[in-house]
Amino acid sequence: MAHLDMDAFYASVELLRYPQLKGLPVVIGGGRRKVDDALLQHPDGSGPREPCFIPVSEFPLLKDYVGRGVITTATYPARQFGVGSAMGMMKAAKLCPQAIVLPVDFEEVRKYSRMFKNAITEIAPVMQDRGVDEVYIDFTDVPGGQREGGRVLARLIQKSIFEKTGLTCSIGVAPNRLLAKMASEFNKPNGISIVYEEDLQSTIWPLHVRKINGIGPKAGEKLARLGIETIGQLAAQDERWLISHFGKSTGAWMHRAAWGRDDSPVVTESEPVSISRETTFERDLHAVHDRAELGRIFTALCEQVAQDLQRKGYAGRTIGIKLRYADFRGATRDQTIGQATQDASMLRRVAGQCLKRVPLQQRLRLLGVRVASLVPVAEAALHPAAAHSPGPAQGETLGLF
Ligand code: DCP
Ligand code: MG
Repeated sequence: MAHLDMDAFYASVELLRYPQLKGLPVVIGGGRRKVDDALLQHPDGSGPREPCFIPVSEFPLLKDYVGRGVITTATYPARQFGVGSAMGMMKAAKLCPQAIVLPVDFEEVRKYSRMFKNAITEIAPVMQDRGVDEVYIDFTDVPGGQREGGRVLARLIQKSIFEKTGLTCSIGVAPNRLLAKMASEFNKPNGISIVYEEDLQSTIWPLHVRKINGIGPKAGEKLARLGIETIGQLAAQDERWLISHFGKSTGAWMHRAAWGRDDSPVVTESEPVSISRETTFERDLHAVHDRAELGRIFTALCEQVAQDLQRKGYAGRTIGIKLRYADFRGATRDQTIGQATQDASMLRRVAGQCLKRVPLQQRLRLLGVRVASLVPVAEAALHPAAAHSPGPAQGETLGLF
């Protein structure tokens, strides 16, 4: 079992755009400010410039920051000054005034999140998403997944992520998720750590109880009041005593966790197959007599689907319509295009062609627009060749839904 966590994720994503900042203290935090937009414009006002050619001296510094913003994350060079997540920016400015401040670009973060996860599942398909920058990976059925305790596979995954995204991550491999999650922090950044069952006493027990995923600030404080700071101290407690203080399930779980026991599996969530929107009309509409109204609804559906695609980060090649006639019979048509899209007007155009291929004498009670053959956008943008189709394919089915 492995846990993978990206290194200084939001900051590392910005460094891809501004490689001139590599090795410098950079913090991510606060909202987008005028200085951030100005950065990307030529000082002479002659339009946008290439991010990588902006001199380091032009970036906004933490010492000039005024406001109530909080640091989201910091590069490792900035962390050396004691600056880190959740710290107020003005307070951080006292520790590291020369740090460069950038806002988070969520869209970019989500794009890279999908990219690194795709790189993983290409190698190890059983992966559980744990948020934007971390996942659990089951090494069990991956060929070679047990070599050197999983180190060989972990290295391969790191290499593939770096090649595809330019980002580094840290991986912990252990007999279960609980220990893997702790292990991934041991050799950050860009590290691999293998924890074996027999390492429990030497490696895990000296750690603070808060390192157990599931012991939050409140439980941590309560344990501290009870005189328990380390996982080893927790393990030394009688299970019944823990239950008397934390209740049956939490107490028993804490005891198991302190002994490194966890049998929760990696739960994979599959990618969506298609994204669609449909609407049943207030009254049945006719393709000719209610043309304008139908057209408006049709366009709105395409726009909604396009928004859904953009929000979820997918583009699709197969665009289809679904309709239901007044007599409840239904029809679907779809068409596959060469390049995946998430663009509303493109969807509208192709869906419009599909609509031309269905009988429209009867009134309609429902219209739907669907996009399938989905690919994550980052991938579609990076591998346009992979999205090429052998030619337009058309599907037809006519019948009851
Ligand atoms: N994050 C956030 N607010 C926090 C902590 C983190 O918005 N209080 C965001 C920014 C991080 C991302 O989540 O980049 C991932 O969180 P991590 O705790 O994994 O931190 P990093 O990836 O930044 O650093 P590390 O190398 O320690 O994993
Ligand atoms: Mg991280």
